[in-house]
Amino acid sequence: MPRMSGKKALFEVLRAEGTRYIFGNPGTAEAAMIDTLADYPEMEYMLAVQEGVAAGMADGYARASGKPSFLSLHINVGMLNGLSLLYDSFSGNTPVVMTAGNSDIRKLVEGRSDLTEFPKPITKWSAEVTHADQMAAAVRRAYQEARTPPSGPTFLAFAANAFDEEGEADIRPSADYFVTVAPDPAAIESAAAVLAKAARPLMLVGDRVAMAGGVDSAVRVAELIGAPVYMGTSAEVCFPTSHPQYVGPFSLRNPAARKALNEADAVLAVGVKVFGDFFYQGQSALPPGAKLVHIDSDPRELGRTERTEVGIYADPALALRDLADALSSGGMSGSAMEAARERARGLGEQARARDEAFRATLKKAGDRRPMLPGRMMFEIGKVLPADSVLVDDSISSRAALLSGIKFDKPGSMIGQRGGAIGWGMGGALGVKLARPEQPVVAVVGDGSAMMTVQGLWTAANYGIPVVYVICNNASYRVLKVNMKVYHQLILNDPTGTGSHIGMDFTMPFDFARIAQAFGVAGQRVEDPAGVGPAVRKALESGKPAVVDVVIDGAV
Ligand SMILES: Cc1ncc(C[n+]2csc(CCOP(=O)(O)OP(=O)(O)O)c2C)c(N)n1
Ligand SMILES: [Mg+2]
Repeated sequence: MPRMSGKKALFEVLRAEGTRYIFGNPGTAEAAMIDTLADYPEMEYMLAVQEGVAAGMADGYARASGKPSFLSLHINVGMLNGLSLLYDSFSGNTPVVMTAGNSDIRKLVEGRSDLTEFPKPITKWSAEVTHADQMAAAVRRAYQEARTPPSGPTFLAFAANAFDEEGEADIRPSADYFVTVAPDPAAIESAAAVLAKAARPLMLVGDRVAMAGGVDSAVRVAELIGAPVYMGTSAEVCFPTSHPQYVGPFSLRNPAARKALNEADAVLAVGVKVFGDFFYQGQSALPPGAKLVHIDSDPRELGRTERTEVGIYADPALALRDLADALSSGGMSGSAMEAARERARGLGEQARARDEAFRATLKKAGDRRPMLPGRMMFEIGKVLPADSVLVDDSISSRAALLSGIKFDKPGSMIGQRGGAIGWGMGGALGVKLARPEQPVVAVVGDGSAMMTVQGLWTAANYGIPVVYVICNNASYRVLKVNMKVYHQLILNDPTGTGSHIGMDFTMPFDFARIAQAFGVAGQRVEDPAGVGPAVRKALESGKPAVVDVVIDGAV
């Protein structure tokens, strides 16, 4: 086996893995790495001037490319800055290989951090390379673990001596194993039997359906059983949102969604958490009369809190395909099929009524300023090129976004998930680097944008033409919404709105000027009719740009 320095072995394996970008912010502990990188011109270091930007880029790149990304942060201090956004990767199953340099292993008594402890709860595998001989195998395993379902981030620390010593290095990429799990045919039969008998089925689809490429099969199943379809996290296009059976994002707090759940006699949940909410709302949300069929590629999600009639650990795309086949080839009686078609017709009418109500609300508001979030989204939708990717970090405007813009193509919308704000500024850059041929428009809350506004520097420095459209409501509006929920749901105070301390930007941000200071073109829009032209102008510039849209922040 060849012998080489650890730092060389690292880059040889990265090359074998096909690594194109290193998203990072360096320090002295990474000096050996940075020095060696100069010998590998096929890899580009993308400097972010705050670790949250680098972590967001790594997440967006992995999600848009479907491959693990490489994130290089600095020892304890830099890595800790990035962990907040790595949490989003962990929650969303994004394969990110995070690394940090560490001091020499011989400095044990002098004091050195055990870096592996910091990211342990939010990574699949966290380890330190302390000898050059470990390097190649450890990097390969970090990639392997990151991409194997349930996919997710991994972490490697590199002791300084492991970079400069020589060791044995087996240079080859991690194997692309066949890791899609086919469903047990008996389980599919049981699931089909439950769904075929349901008079009021409900379907809940999550990101893992989109990640598995299962959207077409999800549509087939939904149409066969005539169920309303809700999206779980709504951070991927898990179902075409202009489909007549698509209802909207699911939330236990949404009275209409809760009512639909309470009335259901069967729930088909696929690739999604069942159910989740910040507020405690009892041990279980499934109504006593409903049977739950849950299909997931993450076995930890099955039967987590709910009584599950049929739990299937399988690739969502394969399982939905088999389920559709079972239902259509004799699994459903003629009368059940007719009843399903009737339900689907009713759902189509409801969808048309919802669309009309949305447009009526916009019409009623007219051109008033500040404009409604829905108006902003509707105007963006009108100028969005057909092949674009919309990066959604709009926080409390997400419902307006999903009402104002239809997403039918898988991959045409990639949204924030996991809870850490600040994802979109870097996330959109990663998406654009992964899909350079597609226009990328990022819709970002003003609060989230300020967490990682330094991303504008990276956009300008490397000329990454992302168009950022800021939802400028001069507040952390979602916190006010949730304060109201807290009063109503937890304190049983139906009219209470609660305190808004620390939730308003009494000095609103001027993103057009902030952008200009970073070398990015900025426009400010207050007139609703100006949104479309401003976004179009930004797209046509072929350069990074910011469109700061002043919207209504009323709760
Ligand atoms: C890193 C981090 N810090 C704080 C929070 C708490 N938090 C959740 S949403 C939010 C406000 C988001 O504001 P903005 O982006 O303006 O969206 P809006 O609510 O106005 O739609 C905050 C502060 C968080 N989720 N993550
Ligand atoms: Mg805001």
